[in-house]
Amino acid sequence: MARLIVVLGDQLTHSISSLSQASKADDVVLMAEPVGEATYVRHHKKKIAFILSAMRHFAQELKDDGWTVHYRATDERLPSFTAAVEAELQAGAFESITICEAGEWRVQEEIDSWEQRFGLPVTVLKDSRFLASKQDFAQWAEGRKALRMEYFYREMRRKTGLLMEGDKPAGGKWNFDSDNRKPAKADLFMPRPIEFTPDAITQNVLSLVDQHYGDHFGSLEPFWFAVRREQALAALDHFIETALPEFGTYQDAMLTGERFLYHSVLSLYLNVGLLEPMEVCRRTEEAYLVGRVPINAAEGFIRQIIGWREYIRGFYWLQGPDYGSSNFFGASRPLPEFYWSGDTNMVCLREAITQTKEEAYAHHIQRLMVTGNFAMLAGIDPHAVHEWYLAVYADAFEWVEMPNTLGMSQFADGGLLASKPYAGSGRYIDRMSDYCQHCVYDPAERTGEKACPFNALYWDFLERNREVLAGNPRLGPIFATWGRMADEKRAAVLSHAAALLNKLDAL
Ligand code: FAD
Ligand code: DLZ
Ligand code: SF4
Repeated sequence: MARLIVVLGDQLTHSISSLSQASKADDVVLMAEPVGEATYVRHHKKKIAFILSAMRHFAQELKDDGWTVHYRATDERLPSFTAAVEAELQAGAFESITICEAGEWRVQEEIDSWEQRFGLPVTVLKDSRFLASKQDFAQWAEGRKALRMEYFYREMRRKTGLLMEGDKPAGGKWNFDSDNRKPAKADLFMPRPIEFTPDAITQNVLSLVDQHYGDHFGSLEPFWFAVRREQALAALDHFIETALPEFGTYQDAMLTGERFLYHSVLSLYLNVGLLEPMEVCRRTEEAYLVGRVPINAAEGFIRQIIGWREYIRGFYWLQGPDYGSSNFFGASRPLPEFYWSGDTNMVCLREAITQTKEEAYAHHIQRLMVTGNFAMLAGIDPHAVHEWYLAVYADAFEWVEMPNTLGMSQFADGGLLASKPYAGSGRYIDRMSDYCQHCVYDPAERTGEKACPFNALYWDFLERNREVLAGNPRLGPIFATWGRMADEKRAAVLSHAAALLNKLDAL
């Protein structure tokens, strides 16, 4: 009897463990487009189109390679993965179910119910696409007072041998961030990610998404993402050639109208499995070894992948399913309406949100220091913030989105992931971007109609949460600066912040 091999929408890798252990001749692969996966948060239209198109291309590749694939599409209106498996078991006889572990607690819990529900053995295999398994990470974390990415990253460098010269880091340092993080200038030769023309499969998916999910957030077109592995590899080569050399230098920069700067726009391909992390890092290392990219770029980029990406994944599984309800500051304001419309006078937020609507993409520093920073300063309910990030970005899967949002950007876990809140005033945004030059607000002012809202909200956030933050050694100097301000000045800042919080939607 055949085994049912279930492949999920973020498992589009030909060497995925579930397929590696299956038999082309005997087993049946099930892929499904349950309505619930597109609506449990109302995902961006472009994100749904990307995942469905990549899934359909992958299914076609499997069929061309001789696999039997049963593909249960959106038209069947199946509510969940469980309903898709049930329909399959009703249509045919199977001896067991095999699946690679899911990327999130919600889906893994669903899978864990199948054995009892269907009365069949269910084999859940490890996801070997990650360098550190859940167990490896838990072992690394055990007994440590604080989990800090930098130490985990060094272990990953040693484990993979990436940018290693014997047991020493290439270039003599583990981390070249001190050479990075410069503001960028408009440049005629600014790279752009490679764009792909939608083929017939993608065109079909675009109509389907418009028909079924037309009222979701975001623009469906233009659609230019890679949807096949071959295209994702071309996107990787294009990035290495055109943008990687400046990646480190301008990693934290923001520029009006420049949506991608020197970023790779590869996270979505990595996260669904069209690219594997090690192949991306090996190609980066090769470019460094032949002298095409400097060490600060190669090291900085590799650190994002074998450091941050792996660390965040390990952290997600270590924390458990309750991590999602973290709310250290007890924040409860609703998300301002302009997070969905982009309709705000604050240029930094307008730029980040407008491009999010149009591209289902914003780069890291926009997510962290613009949309995330503002939400934390304004005391927005972190769960609403998490659902927004999960819905709006094409690369958003809970294992990576949730720790980045709740831990790194909202400090909602009270410092399990970050050693201090990533809070910044208008002055930080002014230093790292040209947004403020086009804004009705002034980043140098704290109070008054023209004052940048980030400024008063920044001090108000610290004052509001003094009890839980004042003991943080990294915030000591900031509280000291606030303490040195004249009483009337502090009162004026707090009263301005209260007025702003009363009219967030109108800013
Ligand atoms: P690049 O700047 O080119 O970086 C290279 C690669 O490094 C990325 O493709 C990504 O795979 C990896 N990477 C970089 N930073 C991180 C990080 N902090 N965590 C994990 N991987 C990282 N990333 C996601 O993949 N999915 C998400 O849902 C997601 N949500 C985020 C939410 C918030 C609030 C914040 C602050 C960050 C989030 N990130 C998320 C991390 C990061 O912003 C994106 O990985 C990055 O912007 C993707 O664009 P890129 O491919 O151009 O990245
Ligand atoms: C996010 C998403 C969407 C929109 N649609 C599907 C789908 O139709 N089929 C599928 O298998 N996966 C989809 N996904 C990804 C899942 O929601 C989920 O995030 C991953 O399978 C990880 O557990
Ligand atoms: Fe953003 Fe303030 Fe600068 Fe305007 S002035 S762009 S609101 S940081």
